[in-house]
Amino acid sequence: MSKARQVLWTGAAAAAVTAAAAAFLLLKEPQPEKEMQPLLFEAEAGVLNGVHAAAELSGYSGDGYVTGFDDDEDSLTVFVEAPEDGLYDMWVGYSSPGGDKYTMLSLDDRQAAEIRLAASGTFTEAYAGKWLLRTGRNEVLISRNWGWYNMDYIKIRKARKRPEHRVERRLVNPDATPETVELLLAAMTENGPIPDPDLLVKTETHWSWFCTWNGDFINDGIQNSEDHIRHVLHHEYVLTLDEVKELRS
Ligand SMILES: [Ca+2]
Ligand SMILES: [Ca+2]
Repeated sequence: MSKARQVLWTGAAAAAVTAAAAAFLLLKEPQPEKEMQPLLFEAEAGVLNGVHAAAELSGYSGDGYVTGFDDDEDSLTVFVEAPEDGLYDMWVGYSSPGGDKYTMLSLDDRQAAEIRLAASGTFTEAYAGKWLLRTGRNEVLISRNWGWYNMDYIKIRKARKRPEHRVERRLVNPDATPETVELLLAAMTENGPIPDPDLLVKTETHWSWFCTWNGDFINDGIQNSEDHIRHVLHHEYVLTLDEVKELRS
């Protein structure tokens, strides 16, 4: 356990999960970093809906770019081939001569993000954050949002493993009890849906504890289904109180 990171889960919904009112998520040490060169996927090779390929402007990548994002339903699907499952950094190549714009990226109805495209008369890149991609084809949908920009490509690179967390051995609260000081756990406060430990592992979310509200938050079967609660509490990275008896005292 000494090499494991710890994420503490405490259930305020103790009435529903009495036997497991508190749990630790233990995340394994990351594997050695494996660098990957960026991969580029051209917008003009995607599926165009209400938009069209063009090559009038110079400085683009590949055979051109996609323009004509001027109607509400306009969109572009770029096929992004990932060499393996995992977390990737993503960028969009674009130009936006008319000022700052926003575009919307989404992936298989699982992830979505609004991306700011800073004003640029020449082709440039905007960072689009980290995305969980699956091996093989991933269909990234670019929806108009503000529109009036030119899309050149999508670029991905396997995300670097996050470095070890360095927890400052001094708590923010100067009145913390000696027991709290000894624990040195980073914490979140309140939540509805319980985080999926599978996603915590994939996204390398190493530290947090989270506290689920009672009532409908835990009992309506929607925000936290029974299957999900079982999944969390039986997950190999989750320790329930019966497994960490020393914390009861
Ligand atoms: Ca259009
Ligand atoms: Ca291009």
